Amino acid sequence: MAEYDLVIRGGTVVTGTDTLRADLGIRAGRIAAVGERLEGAAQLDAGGLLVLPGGVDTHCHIEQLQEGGGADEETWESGSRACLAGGTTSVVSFSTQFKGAGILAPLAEYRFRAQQAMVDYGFHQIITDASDEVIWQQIPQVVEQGVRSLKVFLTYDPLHLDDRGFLRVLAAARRAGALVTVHCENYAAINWRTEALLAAGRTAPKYHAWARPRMVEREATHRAIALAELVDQPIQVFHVSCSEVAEEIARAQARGLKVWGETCPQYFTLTAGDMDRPGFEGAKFMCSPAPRDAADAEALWGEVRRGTLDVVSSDHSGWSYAGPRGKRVNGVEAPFRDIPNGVPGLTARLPILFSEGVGKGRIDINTFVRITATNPARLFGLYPRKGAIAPGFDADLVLWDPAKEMTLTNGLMQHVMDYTPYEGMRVTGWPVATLRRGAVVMRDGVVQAEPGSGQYLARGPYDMIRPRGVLPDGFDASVFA
Ligand code: DUC
Ligand code: ZN
Ligand code: ZN
Repeated sequence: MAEYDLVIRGGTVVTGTDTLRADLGIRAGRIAAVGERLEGAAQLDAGGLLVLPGGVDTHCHIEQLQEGGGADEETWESGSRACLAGGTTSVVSFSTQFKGAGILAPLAEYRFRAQQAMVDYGFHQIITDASDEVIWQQIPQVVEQGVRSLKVFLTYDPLHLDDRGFLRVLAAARRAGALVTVHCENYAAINWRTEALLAAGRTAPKYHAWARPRMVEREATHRAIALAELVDQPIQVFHVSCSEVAEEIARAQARGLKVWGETCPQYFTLTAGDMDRPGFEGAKFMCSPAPRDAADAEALWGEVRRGTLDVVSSDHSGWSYAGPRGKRVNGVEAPFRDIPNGVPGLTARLPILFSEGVGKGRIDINTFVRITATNPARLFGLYPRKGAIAPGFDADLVLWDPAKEMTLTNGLMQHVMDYTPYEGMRVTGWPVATLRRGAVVMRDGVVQAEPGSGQYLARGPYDMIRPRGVLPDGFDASVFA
């Protein structure tokens, strides 16, 4: 009997630290060997290709429940197809909370819906209402179910938490041993500017960016870090759009705080100018924080090289353009305030980062692997199962053609959305096959997985997110409030 079920032969294996010519031996869905001249029951020729760890996307909204019933248009089945087409094999999506309600029933519903997934998946728990019941009873229960990260919005109606609510979530996370991820923008400042812009008749999509300039993001990031330090609770700042915000994070990191920063492909590629396209087209590029300008995008690459921003996720948002819940839900004259925020990006994430990052010499290939797979897996407790190529890891792999030139189109994205903000963008480098736990689930753009074949990733305790044990006056307020 052959020693391995499958051998991937002749490729260039890339990890977060190394690049080497090697065969991979896969047994029972896991990597069993990295070596030379391995023999298996089946072979896959990777000559001329890179062999990368499957992408890990730790910020994507898939089939998220909507207040008043129903869910995002992107379903677990369509979202998984998009992931696999783009080389992503694991995601952490969201279970949300509606104000006045608890978090246990929505999580049960998400877990039920996600049984259609074809990628492996976990959840962050969004907290929008820091009631006693949720804080003291329910958060420990969702963490017990393997949801080891909580998500807080410091802006958005009706999602946002005020500082007291945020502190209570930080404290609850500290008690339960969970990470907190934070959407950092100043709620009152955005509302004040929005009110003024609308009063001045400035309602078009481009004013979305005017309503939320960089200082509202910087202020909220600074505040989130200070409150996290007060509680001694590790946080990740989501979707950093510019270097002023990254500088807040860098200062915290330099002081030894457990603060991590994430950004997304849209902040490297889109600008506020895209929201000024003719008619209502600009709505296709609206996300929050708002895309800034080309110099900001270039500066973000520097923050990635320095390691201030060490995870790049999609923040894939399940709003179409013309669909029933899409950007045009309130009509094409809708003021920017009433247009759903977010852009799709599950499939485009790796090709854009490879092409713009590695292809244009801004980052090396190992950094590409770290920001798209290894670092998110480590930070969110999926390591040492996901995010690397080494014996014992799941055989989640992408065979990547570094020379393949493609023009991005919505059809290539394979999501359910009716548009991509990257339509017409030229990229070099493309996934030609995706393997999930040793099985080929995408080949030449054809996804061949079964709905329901994804596995739930229950996340247990891990060291990286343990509080530092440094508290003002040595007093742990989280025990009491
Ligand atoms: N911003 C978010 O915070 N979430 C989803 C979409 C967006 O633009
Ligand atoms: Zn957000
Ligand atoms: Zn988001």
